[in-house]
Amino acid sequence: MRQTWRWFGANDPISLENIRQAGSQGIVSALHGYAPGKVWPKAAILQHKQQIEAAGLTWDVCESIWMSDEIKLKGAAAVEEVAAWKETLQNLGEAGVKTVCYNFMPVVDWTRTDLNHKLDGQGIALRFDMVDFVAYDVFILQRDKAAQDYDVGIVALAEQRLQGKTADEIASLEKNIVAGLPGGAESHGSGEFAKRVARFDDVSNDDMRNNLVSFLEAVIPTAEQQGISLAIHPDDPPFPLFGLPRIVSTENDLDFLFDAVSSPANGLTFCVGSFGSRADNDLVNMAGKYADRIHFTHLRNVSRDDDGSFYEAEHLNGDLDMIGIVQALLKAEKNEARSNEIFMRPDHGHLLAFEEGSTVNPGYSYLGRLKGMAELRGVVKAVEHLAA
Ligand code: DNO
Repeated sequence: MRQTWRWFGANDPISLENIRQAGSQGIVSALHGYAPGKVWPKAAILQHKQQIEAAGLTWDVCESIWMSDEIKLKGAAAVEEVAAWKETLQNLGEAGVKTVCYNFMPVVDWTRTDLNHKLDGQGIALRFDMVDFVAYDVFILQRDKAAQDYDVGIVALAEQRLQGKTADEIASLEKNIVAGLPGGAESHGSGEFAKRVARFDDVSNDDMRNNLVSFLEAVIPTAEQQGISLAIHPDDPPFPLFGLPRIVSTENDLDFLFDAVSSPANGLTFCVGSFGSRADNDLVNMAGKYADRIHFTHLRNVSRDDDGSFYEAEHLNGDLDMIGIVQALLKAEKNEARSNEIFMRPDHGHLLAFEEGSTVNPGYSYLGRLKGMAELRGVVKAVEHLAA
């Protein structure tokens, strides 16, 4: 398992030198300056790569090549956008970046309601609070039929909760949900958001699955020719938001995906925090079952509540059996159907000590990830030692 770390490029307050000191071997990165649908020129890719290599690291994974909703909707501009996506893929392959993450979540990329969840003595974590989310969807966004998507009990709680919120709290809830978090494809203003959601009104999960298959059929030949492993990132969180289709949340979704497109280039980003936000996903089992499909893993723990809320816990201390997961991934790496290493990165980290109040990207602190990486590295070493 190769240890990597996400770097947002020249604007990331955490430098490549910092990352190297954290003991990382490789980098997960993207050209963040290009909007979805724009081709990343090969020269720009090579320059990014050289910058990474000059710091003594390697660019192991591209996370992500984004796409706008056109491809997910198979809309009017989809053909053009897929062509641009393929060209970027080809340019990455020619530059030697052979693992490429992407996602197929409509309208919203990863979503949290609270970026400032205080933990008892452990710093600040990201949290998804179901009651706040329902409050936003039903009473602030006032999406048509939103109330029908939830239990009456939680809608009543949400209404009550909202009454106790100040205008500033409501504004920050809205911003957290619709403005987008770092590494997401797009940022929305509140006015246009409802319209974007409404574009998916008539799109079912089956339609979206078909659109994903069409997309893969178009791009897989380029991936195969370049020796690239595509690695789809699961829905985060792994359940419907705003009534939108969600098609990469469960084992059933993955079984469909790998049956429909059997090429080994059709692979997975095993984001354990995302899948693990549902209690019915058995992560240890999934790591074994998809051993030949997992090219990249995000290691992060969660602490769940019964209503669907969760917060990002310490890497070794949440509801997920992180040691069992790492053990299963190390075994998966030896699967005879594969020859490549799995790239892992410590996903997210708490905001700790003197980094509080600094400009680090939410979830992407230095100290919190350093702590997570160190703990995970210890697990990897211990598991390997015991297996030797
Ligand atoms: C969040 C990340 C996501 C991820 C994209 C992949 O921290 O896991 O932003 O990069 O969803 O396309």
